[in-house]
Amino acid sequence: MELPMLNTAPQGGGCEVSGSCGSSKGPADMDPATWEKVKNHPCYSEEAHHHYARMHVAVAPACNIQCHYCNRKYDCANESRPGVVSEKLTPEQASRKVLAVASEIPQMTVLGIAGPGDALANPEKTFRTFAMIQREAPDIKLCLSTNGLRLPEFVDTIAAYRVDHVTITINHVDPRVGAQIYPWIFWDNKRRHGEEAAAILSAQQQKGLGMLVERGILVKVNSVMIPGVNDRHLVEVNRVVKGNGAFLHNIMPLISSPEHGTHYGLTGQRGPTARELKALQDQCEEGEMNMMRHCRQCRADAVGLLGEDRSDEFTLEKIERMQVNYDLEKRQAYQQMVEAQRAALFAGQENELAALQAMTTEMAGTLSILAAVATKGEGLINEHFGHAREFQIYEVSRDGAKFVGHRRVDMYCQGGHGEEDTLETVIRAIGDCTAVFVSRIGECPKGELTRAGIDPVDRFAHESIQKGLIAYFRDYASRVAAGEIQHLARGDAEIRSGALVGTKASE
Ligand code: CLF
Ligand code: SF4
Repeated sequence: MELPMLNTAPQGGGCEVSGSCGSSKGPADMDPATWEKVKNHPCYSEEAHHHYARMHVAVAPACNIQCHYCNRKYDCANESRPGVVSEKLTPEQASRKVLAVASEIPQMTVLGIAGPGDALANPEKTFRTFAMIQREAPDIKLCLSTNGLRLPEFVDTIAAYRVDHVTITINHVDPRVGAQIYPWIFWDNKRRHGEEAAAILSAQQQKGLGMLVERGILVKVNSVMIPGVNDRHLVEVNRVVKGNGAFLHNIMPLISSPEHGTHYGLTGQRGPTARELKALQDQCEEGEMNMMRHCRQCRADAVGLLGEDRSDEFTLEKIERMQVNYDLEKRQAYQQMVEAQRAALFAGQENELAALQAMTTEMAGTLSILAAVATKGEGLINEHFGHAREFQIYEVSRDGAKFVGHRRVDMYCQGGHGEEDTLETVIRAIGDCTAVFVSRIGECPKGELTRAGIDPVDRFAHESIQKGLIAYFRDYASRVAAGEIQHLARGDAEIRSGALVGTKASE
């Protein structure tokens, strides 16, 4: 393959990828080269996802394997929400789109190619797009996602293009399991089936992973959790990819609605519940592997912060008419402002955490609660209860507030009125939480939440999420210790509210 022009600047210095580099941690927890790579990548750093956005360009239509959870009418489900169709672009159109988004959204720092097929089954289009972006928007980080089948042959090209972040979808390391997920792959000019196909795919994936790690490229592994097929096996997958140097593991729930027309959708294969997903992620996190929990299974033409979708603002038709003004200095000035804001948030939460850890009651050491947060981004509690389309879920304990997932909900407030049915589903979705943090909430939902045993908290409006949660927990632990309130163990809370029973992980 003839490759387009390269930016030949040297690659950022040989990162020592180790399990101690926490995806939700800050600069103090990892070596400077790794921090430099993850600090403004919203997928590789949980903390960064509050502040920075990514975009995808759908330049890669073809695929070379078949997954049972994919219908080719839609985007690649390895890193996209199933059932979504993206507007396909040429590399030239993609480049214009990236510049248009970069002009409008200065916190957009990462360009990913994640479909609609496989990035490396379309190498000319993928790398031509990267070459154009490197030349025209050099501050944007490049990222790609692949099923891994052709990865080893492109590792040197990936390194030459200074792509610092690669995602490989790995659902198995045992061909007997893989054969239940992949009906065929296209390899060496013919279709291969069954365990033979699964063995070739797995060997290519692990080889590619090792080669990327050798070159200091951060690798995220995505796995789709398919109950009864690979759910238990993913613990082994986690062990293997960790051993081979992956930086982050993202276990995503299978979404298998019959209307998507996938094999699993049509044969009734269910996805995991939120509780099953979290249990598996917790199990894999024992030890030191970094688990990603903030993935939103976004589309192959996603634009914006994770969890928001601004792709409609940047359709081909709209970008043709847009004044595109990519201004590197303006973008850098904006990002410096974001960094100052992040530093202030960090400092505030550190003080609050120190106060919590200074508490001497025995209770504070053993308690933990779940809390739901309504946020529009920037690490702040800044969304009304009625406007939230998702709640971020944190586990709060003496160690601080840790992001553990999100729950999508329908917006409660429709045209100025609250919808009773919607409130009930919101309460079910967050029914295992002790409190919900919002910037504003009406009297009616406040009362209903309180009756359901969920404390509606608006006193930390527009403050830092971390600081607000830790301050709340400090007060909560004191009141439990003083016997003023009774702590409800999470299992009791789930049973009480019926929450999560039959609720799909990402619905
Ligand atoms: Fe895109 Fe993927 Fe890069 Fe992120 S998404 S190619 S690593 S820039 Fe992120 Fe979206 Fe989850 Fe992917 S939230 S689906 S993990
Ligand atoms: Fe579909 Fe992606 Fe699997 Fe290809 S790799 S079959 S596009 S989910």
